[in-house]
Amino acid sequence: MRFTFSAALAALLLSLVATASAADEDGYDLWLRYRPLDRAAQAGVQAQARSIVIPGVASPTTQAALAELNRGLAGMLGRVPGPASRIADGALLLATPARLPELGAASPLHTELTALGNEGYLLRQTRVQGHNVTLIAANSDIGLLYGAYAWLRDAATGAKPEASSAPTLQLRMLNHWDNLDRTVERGYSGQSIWDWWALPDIKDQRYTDYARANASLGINGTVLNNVNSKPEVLTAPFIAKAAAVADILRPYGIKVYLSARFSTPLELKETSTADPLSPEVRAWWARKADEIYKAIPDFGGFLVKANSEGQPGPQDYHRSHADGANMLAAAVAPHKGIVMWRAFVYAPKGAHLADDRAKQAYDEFKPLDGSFAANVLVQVKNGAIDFQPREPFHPLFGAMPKTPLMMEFQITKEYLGYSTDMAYLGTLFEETLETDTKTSTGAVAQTLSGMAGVANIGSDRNWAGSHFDQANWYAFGRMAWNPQAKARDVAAEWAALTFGKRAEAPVVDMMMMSRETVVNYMTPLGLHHIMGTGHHFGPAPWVDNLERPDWNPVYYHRASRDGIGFDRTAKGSNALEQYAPEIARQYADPKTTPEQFLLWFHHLPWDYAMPSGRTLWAELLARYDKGVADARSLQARWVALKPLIDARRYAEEAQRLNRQVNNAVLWRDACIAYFQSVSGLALPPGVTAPAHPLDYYKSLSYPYAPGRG
Ligand code: BDP
Repeated sequence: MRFTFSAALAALLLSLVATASAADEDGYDLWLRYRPLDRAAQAGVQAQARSIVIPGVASPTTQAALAELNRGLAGMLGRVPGPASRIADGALLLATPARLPELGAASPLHTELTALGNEGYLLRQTRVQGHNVTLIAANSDIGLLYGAYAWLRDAATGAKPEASSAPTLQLRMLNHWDNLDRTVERGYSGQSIWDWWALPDIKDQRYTDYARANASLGINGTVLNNVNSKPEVLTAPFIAKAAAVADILRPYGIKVYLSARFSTPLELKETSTADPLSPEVRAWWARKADEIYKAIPDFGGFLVKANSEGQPGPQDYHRSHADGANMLAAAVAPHKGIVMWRAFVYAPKGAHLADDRAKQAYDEFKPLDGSFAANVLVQVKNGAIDFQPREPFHPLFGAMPKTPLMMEFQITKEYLGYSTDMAYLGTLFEETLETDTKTSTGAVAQTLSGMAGVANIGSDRNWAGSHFDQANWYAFGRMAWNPQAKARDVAAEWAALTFGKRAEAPVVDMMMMSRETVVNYMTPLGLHHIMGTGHHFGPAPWVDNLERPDWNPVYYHRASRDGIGFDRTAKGSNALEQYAPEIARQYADPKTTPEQFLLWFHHLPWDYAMPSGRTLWAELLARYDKGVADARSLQARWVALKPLIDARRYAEEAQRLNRQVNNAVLWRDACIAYFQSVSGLALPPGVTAPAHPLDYYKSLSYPYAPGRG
């Protein structure tokens, strides 16, 4: 008895000691945790911020910057310097040329500062008015806010505040696929953060914290509602709700946009048609724009999904995408608004089905190059199918030199295991952005003038569904600011901010291998779209009975007794022809096609000889095995990190990584069972047979999978 009691007491004490060493965190603070620094680091930061000086009249934006600096210093140093009105030694000085005449034309920093544009900033240890200061300089208050976040990042990670940074892209946008009833299409982190019912009177503190997190990354626009939009969102009550959100986001440099349903005036019964060339319709949209801008003077504009997956659009009236986009663009142009028109289209039901869904956006949009109004951007998904674990870059990049294109990435992991499986998307973003289109535009990143990310943000306490999914929001923001940023550097920054310096290196290693792990256990060697119907969770390569051929996994993998893969060469759909000749030539031959895209572009026999010396069949099996092995490795690496992570976040991730192993095994076993049933080939020695017969995998169903809005 006595022994049991003291053992229990000892266990309790031990666990108290463990928790005391790293206090439990729930993830709400994201990467803005501002935990106490060690003594040496504290002294260094303290020396840079003995006082905080922002000359001139305070604005809501400088107030936000000051509040964040105070919050950060209170957390990291345990004390707040408070604002000072006079520059002194050791001041942290935030200034624009308008606020501090010394930064004007005569300043040695003038040229550098001017080059940074409206949103850039520079951090410098320098002398001002005879005092040693740490200077955060910018041309606007927003630039100062961005600079303040950069300085705090440096302080938290021990970097020297010597930077000069400006965004390459003008529009750095989140797209929320959030519905008005707070469900989120493809959302795996709870409900929508936008509580439309409570707005505009009740404003959640989360909106401000959302603004802080986004501003810390440089995100400057957000589309509040789903691309599959409803007419009601453009009615007066919802405009008032959006205006309340816009008021909160404004000081943080974030503009609000709305997804507009093309047939809104018709569905609201305020016009007799939605034809974009009808004067009645044009006048309605112009009036609607006036009404919105009255409530939200800096409203960003509209995002539109038209003639895609059942959504209405200009083609319903035999008009083109350009006619539709330009009509809306004319309505918002007087207010300096923009239209982001999505290129995610494929033949509507009943229409003649294209021979290859991958070709359709290019076929429809390329001929329209040059016919869009100046304030229209065409928003193109990173790949030609749909946010797969891996896709080659979309052929429209580089193909529409007269049209500004925005890349649309999906931050939420619809096809990559939701918020359960770990997959750091920085590597996916980097891979796409740095690809050379081999056209006059160069790397994909250079053809862009904006970037959009489908948000993974929800009402979950940790915002993103899992701690590691916060990194995908972070990476998107940092890479929208600088599309040349390296995934590894971004991961390192995030890991240090989120889990602390000591955990940085091993956490980064996990992140860097995670997405390839998912590719291997789901869709190796260029396979794609073989997920479950509708919810897109789990393997379903056998599905062949859906209404449209191009909804069926068998359409994409084309496995049969003779081989596997989609022939997109001239012998097949010739989708390759949509790429620059140099790329088309390289990918026309399986020998020169990057292995990761092999079955995307080629249909090859099972005994095709792979560079590894294995047959294609054996290689496919090896990839599935590697996926499972690497999922296990992620799990083990996390266990090794236990002493460095607080108990709560450790346990939450550990559960997910365990489940990821199960998901990986499921994918591997189901795909091997299915592809073996098609190939008729034996498993080579050393390859374990799937745990169950194929019918077992076919019988699994997930009627309540999340994310279907
Ligand atoms: C697909 C999603 C669907 C979206 C669509 C889109 O499955 O929910 O509505 O993309 O991007 O990936 O419009």
